[in-house]
Amino acid sequence: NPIGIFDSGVGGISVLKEIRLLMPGEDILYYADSAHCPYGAQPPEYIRLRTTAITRFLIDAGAKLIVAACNTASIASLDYLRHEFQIPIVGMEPAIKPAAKITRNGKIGVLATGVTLNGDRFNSLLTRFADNIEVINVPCPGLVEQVETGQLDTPETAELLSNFLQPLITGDVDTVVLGCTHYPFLRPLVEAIMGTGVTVIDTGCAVAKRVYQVLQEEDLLADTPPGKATETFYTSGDADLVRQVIRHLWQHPNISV
Ligand code: DGN
Repeated sequence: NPIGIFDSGVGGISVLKEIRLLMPGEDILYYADSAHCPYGAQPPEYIRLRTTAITRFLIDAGAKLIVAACNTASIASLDYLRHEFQIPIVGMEPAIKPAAKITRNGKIGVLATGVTLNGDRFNSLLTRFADNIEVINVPCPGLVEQVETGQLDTPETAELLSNFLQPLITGDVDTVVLGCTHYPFLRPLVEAIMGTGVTVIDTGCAVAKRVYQVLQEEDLLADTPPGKATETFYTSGDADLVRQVIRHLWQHPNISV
């Protein structure tokens, strides 16, 4: 059976890439909720409704494990989904714990959506792992939309990002956490603006490892020969547009949506 991955849009492709790298033998279903993107400004109840419907869809399509490849959706609905559904559900969380270990000057910056930064789960991460650390949180309205439309290195995206990163530069952070799955696609731009000596991290790779571990524990690992495993994409949005953007984000020959 396949792994089911979802995001408010195409951001979760940054997680799908890591899962595919680590698990070449797994079939993957990916759901981009592009018609309802961004989740960042929505009330948590709305996000719970959407993620419940999507999780049900993916399970009906055969998913053996679900990855909520969206920090916003994870903050708003992970506990709820785990309560509603029996199969394993893996979620995202901003990389506060690794950032607190990496930082040398005790100053980190977090880029994420407003829902993520205001969530209880996020606050609990700060209390548990970043007690002695200075943390500058920056909600980034508009940035998800730039990735959704495939604008990874346009002047508009660079300008928007420069403005969001300004407080981190002023605050002298040496570690930047990309707390939204859309943002790893902007990593080159973030690194260029922040300059050398600043480490930029996200949790895509850690989440892929967690998925592998859970599948192994539950004896659910598939062994499709590498190269034979499939990816199937679904979207609530415009399929042509989503296909085009996914091709741009994930250089892969045959993508059908
Ligand atoms: N990709 C989502 C995340 O990781 O938070 C956010 C996208 C959104 O809908 N704002």
